[in-house]
Amino acid sequence: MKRYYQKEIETASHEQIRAWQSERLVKQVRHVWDNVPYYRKKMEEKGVTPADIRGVEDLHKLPFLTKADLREAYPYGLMGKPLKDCVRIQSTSGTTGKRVVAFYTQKDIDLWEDCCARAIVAVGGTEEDVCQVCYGYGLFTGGPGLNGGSHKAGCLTLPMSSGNTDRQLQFMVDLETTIICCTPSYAAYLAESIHERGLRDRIKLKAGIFGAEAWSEEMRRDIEKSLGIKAYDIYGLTEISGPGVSFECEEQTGMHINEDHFIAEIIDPETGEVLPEGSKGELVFTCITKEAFPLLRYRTRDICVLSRKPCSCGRTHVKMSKPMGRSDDMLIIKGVNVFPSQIETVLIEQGYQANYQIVVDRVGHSDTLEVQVEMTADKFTDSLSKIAEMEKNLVDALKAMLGIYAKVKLVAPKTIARSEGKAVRIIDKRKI
Ligand code: DLL
Repeated sequence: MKRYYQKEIETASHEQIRAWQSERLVKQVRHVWDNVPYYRKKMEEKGVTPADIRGVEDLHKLPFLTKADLREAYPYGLMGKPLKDCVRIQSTSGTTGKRVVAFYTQKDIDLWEDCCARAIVAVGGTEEDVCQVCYGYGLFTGGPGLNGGSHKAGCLTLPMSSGNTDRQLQFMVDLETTIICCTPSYAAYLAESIHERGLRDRIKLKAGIFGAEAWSEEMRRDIEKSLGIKAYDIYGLTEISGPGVSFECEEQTGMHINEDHFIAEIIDPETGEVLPEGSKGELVFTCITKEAFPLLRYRTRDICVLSRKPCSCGRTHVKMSKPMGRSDDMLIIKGVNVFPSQIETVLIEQGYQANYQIVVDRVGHSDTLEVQVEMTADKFTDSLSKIAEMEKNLVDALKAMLGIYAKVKLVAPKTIARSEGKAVRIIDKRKI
């Protein structure tokens, strides 16, 4: 079995990786200084110039970037290349303020797809495989990234996109899919549907590549058992390219970060101080090969731990644990990033006040979202049909904003508990 997509890189010595990182970092800082006035200003404010960055050991001198910077610089302010050199954008859902728009040159796409190909080969993908990609295609990075990776790995690629379970299962059976890529919650749903339809003996799956949202070891075991496959984790974020920033190997004990493209640090989310290896903290990435959207020291808000313990797969790149939570209020529901402020915007636009509670739960392996909203005195009614109509309007408006279904429950004025401190807006009952 072919074990690596780019063996020399994936198994390079630590010294070699550090040498690549230092050389690329120095070049990247110069590129950003010359081409991204927004970041140059941040460097100037911190009193840092490209001459101060001579290698990875100087990384900590650079200023951080956050989602707030992305918002401020939206849409073009963090680009490192003129638009004429860019060939693609990808984006996350959300209002303008929260939406992330990332730009790619052809070279950026190529390197990103290499990262995804590494992930596919790591789970055993070869020219003999049929790889069914059921992440969303379009602006979301999941579909396009794994599609490109699957081509590079030489698999026969089924660009299914998400949804339409009947069609997914028909292709899976007829074309004898061996590798499936989707969110873990959709994988669990597919597994259930396969059993319900008595298709378990007709599927040829051997591996799944599941990411874009948090999932537990129990969920991994359930999916593996139910489908008779190995289930691997994959991580990434739009700002840094998309899926494939890191991926799991056969050891299944954390995800190797593609360190020849991304330098990872763990910081204390409160103080910004860089923490020693093995500490739990916020993951920060510096892109050292990206041209069009070259973010330096980008704070992901994902909380995790890095480990350099040697891995039995032979890969030498540092491993990150599964993200253990976030240091902001972003929720990931059915693989979609949701900020409570988006929900609040909809409520206010629809004439409600910001008295609401968001209840997230997991039924089986599928997320549910309920928004409880107080009726205002002028909207208050005891007509059930009127309430149902108002709820339906809110469901539609939330769907338009978030892209997912949220159950809405209207409650009488002044029934949601008021808090004296921070309002408790989110009740997340999921146990990850
Ligand atoms: O979710 C990219 C992706 C697509 C990754 C397909 C894996 C597979 P965004 O929509 O920008 O990008 O969301 C990024 O999702 O900061 C994490 O909080 C979360 N996330 C991504 N992968 C995982 C994972 C894509 N494996 C945000 N486990 C990140 C837990 C994950 N959380």
